[in-house]
This record gives sequence, structure tokens and C-alpha cells, in this order.
Amino acid sequence: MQTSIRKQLLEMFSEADGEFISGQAISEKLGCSRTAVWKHMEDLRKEGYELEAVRRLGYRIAGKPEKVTGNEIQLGLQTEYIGRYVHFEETVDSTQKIASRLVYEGAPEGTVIVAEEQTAGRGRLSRQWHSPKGTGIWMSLILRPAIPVHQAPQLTLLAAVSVAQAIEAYTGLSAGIKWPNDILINGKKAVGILTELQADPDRIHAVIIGIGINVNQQKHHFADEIQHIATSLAIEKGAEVNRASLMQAVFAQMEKLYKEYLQNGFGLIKMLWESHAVSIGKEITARTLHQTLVGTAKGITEDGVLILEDKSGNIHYIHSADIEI
Ligand code: BTX
Repeated sequence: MQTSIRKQLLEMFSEADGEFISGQAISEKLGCSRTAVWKHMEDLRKEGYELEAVRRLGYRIAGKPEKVTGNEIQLGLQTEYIGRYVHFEETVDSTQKIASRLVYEGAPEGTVIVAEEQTAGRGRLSRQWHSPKGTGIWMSLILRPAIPVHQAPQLTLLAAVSVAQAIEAYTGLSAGIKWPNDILINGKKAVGILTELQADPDRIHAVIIGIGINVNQQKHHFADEIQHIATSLAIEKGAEVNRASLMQAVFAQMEKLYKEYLQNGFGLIKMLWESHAVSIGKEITARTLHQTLVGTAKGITEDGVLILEDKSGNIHYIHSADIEI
């Protein structure tokens, strides 16, 4: 099916919001015969859409395919710009790499790069992020905020809050955030977030927020070395989760918080972040590149820096570290 026809059809169904659309209305809109409409419907069915066809009522979409291509994400998307342009690939090395290229090519704010599989998914400090095919959400989001460079880490925290809230709303699970960027469910890592910048010393060109969400993996999908620390939403919920719908929930939440952030600053995000934080008030070990600190996590600063008080009462400001609780 031609991309433009598919797009128009999916837009119509999105506007219909689960109600039936008559074959007549579709054929008028697309300027084609009723037979052609029927053929297009069959094509959608082959792509994995569950279509209901009822005489005199027409067609309605009863279920979307378990895929994360642009179509599935855009059908029913309720945002103004986040996720409006989706670059989908079946297999990539890392969506972060594609995002950097697209930034140079002028991709608009809100552009999302998503893949079914990453062969070289990146974590922080060049660590690996396991991204097995068809199981998770492996995506990078391009933002172009007019904020000072030193405030960029706030966007990692904004992303963590948005993803945690979307997961909670969509799955009913309870999501905790471990500073700065892990989302834990029942104490295990279900989400990792990696923020990369393209900036001059005084100006941000783009922030690329890489988000990896373990959605439908079962235990055997995880490599041996991470089985004891990693989990997925499906494992915790005991049921599969539709990835495209969850992405829509993440985008809607993120756009809401991002607009709030650009207008009113970090205050609300800080509060929401602290309300989800699993480490605040607890004894933690923070391993930075240069040292290991033990103490109580007191909170975060306005710039998203972690505050740790050691046993002697000294306060340390931690910009980058791995945390153990
Ligand atoms: P991180 O450095 O905090 O976490 C990486 C560590 O987490 C690894 O060393 C490993 O121990 C563990 N780990 C690896 N894969 C998984 C997994 N699937 N689930 C749970 N734990 C795991 C976190 O870095 C940032 C991850 C961002 C991933 C996204 S995916 C889309 C985008 N593209 C890309 O290449 N990276 C980002």
C-alpha cells in the first residue's frame, strides 16, 4: 500500500477514535472505489491491524499490531510535536548515532528515532545496552531547548520522571527512579536513559535523549550477566504490554512536562523526581570515576546534581556516578 494512503487511512481511524467509518466515507476521502477500499483494508490486516468490518456500519480498528513503526505510533498520538516525526529502522547499531546524524541534517524538535533491535546499544560511559529484537522500546528523542548548557542534565531527570509516570499510568506498576537515570521496578532495572549533547560552549544545538525500556522480554531474553539486575514490564506485570501505546503515553507525558519546564523552570520536575526517587534519605555508595563515597543521599540541586552527606557530615555534590543503595 502507498505510504500516503496508509497515512490518510490511519489518520481517519485516529479521528474516529474507535468508532466505525463507512466504506463510502473512506472511498470519498481517498478518491477511490469501494473495491479499492476493501483492498487497502486487507493490506492493513496483513500489517497486523485487527479490523472489524460490519455491514452498513463500515470499518473500525479494534487492535494495533505489536510493532513500533511510525504508523503505529502516530495512530492516536496526542502530542503537538514529540513523536510527530518518527524515523523507524528494523535493525540499527544505535539509535543515538542516527539521531546525531539527523540533528546535523536539521531534524525538527520532537523527532524520534526508534528501532526494533539495536546491535550496539549504548549505555553511559560506553557501556553496552542490551536491545533484543521486538521486545523493548529502543528510541532516541531530539529536543532543541534554548537553555544554558549546564542545565542539560535536568532533561535526563525530566525524561526519567516522564517515563516513570507513563509506565505507572499505562501498566499500573510502581516505578522508582535511581539517580540519575535508572527506572527500577521492584528493585530491578527496567529502563535506562542516556542523554547526549550537541553544543557549543554557550549554546545547545540539540539534546538527544536515548531511552531504553525493557517491555516484553522474558527472563531468558536477558544475557546472563544482567539477569539478576534487569527486569521487564511484562515480567513484573505478568502480561505483555503494547509498545506503541506505551510510547504514546511517554510522549504525551514528556511533552507536558517539557512545556512546563520551558515555561516555569525545573521546580516541578525536581519535586516529581524526588517523589519517585528510591535513594533519597537512604545510605548509598556512589562510585565516580575518581573515588567511592558512602553516605546519605539528601536530594538533588536545582541543576539535577545529587547531594550526598558522608558520615563526618561533609556535603558532596555528585555530577556523575553509579549508585548502589
Ligand atoms: P547505564 O550505563 O546506566 O546502564 C548500562 C548497564 O546496565 C550495563 O552495563 C548493564 O549492566 C546493564 N544493562 C545493559 N542492558 C540492559 C537492559 N536491557 N536492561 C537492564 N540493564 C541493562 C543506561 O546506561 C542508558 C541506556 C540507554 C539505552 C538507550 S536505547 C535507545 C538509545 N540508543 C542507544 O544506543 N542507547 C539508548
